[in-house]
Amino acid sequence: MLEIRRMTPQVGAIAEGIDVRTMDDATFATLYRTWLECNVLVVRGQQLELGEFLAYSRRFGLIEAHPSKSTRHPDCPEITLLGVNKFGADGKLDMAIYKRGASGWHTDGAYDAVPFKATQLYGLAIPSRGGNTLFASMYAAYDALPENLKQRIDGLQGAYIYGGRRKSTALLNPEDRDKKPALHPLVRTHAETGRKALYFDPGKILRVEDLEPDESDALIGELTGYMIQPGAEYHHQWQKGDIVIWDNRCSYHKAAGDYPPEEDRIHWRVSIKEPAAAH
Ligand SMILES: O=C(O)CCC(=O)C(=O)O
Ligand SMILES: [Fe+2]
Repeated sequence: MLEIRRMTPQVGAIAEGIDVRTMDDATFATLYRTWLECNVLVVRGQQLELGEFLAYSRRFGLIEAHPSKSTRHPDCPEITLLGVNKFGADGKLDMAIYKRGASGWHTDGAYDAVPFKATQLYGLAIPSRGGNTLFASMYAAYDALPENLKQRIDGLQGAYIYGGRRKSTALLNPEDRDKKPALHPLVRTHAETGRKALYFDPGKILRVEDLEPDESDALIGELTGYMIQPGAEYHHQWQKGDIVIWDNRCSYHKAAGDYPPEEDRIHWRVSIKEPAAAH
């Protein structure tokens, strides 16, 4: 029987007592509604093959292969492998793989004209300590902005690229490193909940459009300070067999990146989009 526990008042819910391979549409509808309310949904205790993970993920939207070609699953390009090939041929820890997602709070896919609706991970190997994924609410970030700042950013757009201002593109093939920036409003209304969120990613933003460079840098610094609000975070401690999906339209996340490097931490990952018409 499906049991759902909310983990914090604003972010995170854990569902147990179901098998995602066999659940009916009514159970999925409950999961989907919970996910929209809580931004992050964990389904615990699953045992999935590649195709089963894809089939469950497709219930949330369109799956798109991630631009990091070097980390795609060899048998299935739509699935990204996290934590695989962590040590190079010389035995050195590859920090781009070990620290993937850990360099700062972010939202996935802001560099695309149609950014990711969701990202979903399935935990295959979990270290004995550390390695959490941290989540925070973009709704709470927007709500916390002073009225004058809300007004100042209303109508402004951020320009985003994969490596941001630091140009950190180690996981991309050379031919994929020079794409045009994608533009997104700093205040985004969620297509399904209708709530306003501070859509922002300091690691991928190049500039705020229509501002002088120093004004843009100052605004980026100011908005960064509002991203994480007290009481609007959830830290997920992984168990093997967890499926975790987060809503990139209304949450920030980061990997803690602090687990013992000699231990395995391996996930399958999919990027999920909504059809362009939904924007
Ligand atoms: O490995 C994690 O905990 C999350 C990494 C991340 O940022 C992502 O998969 O988008
Ligand atoms: Fe991420």
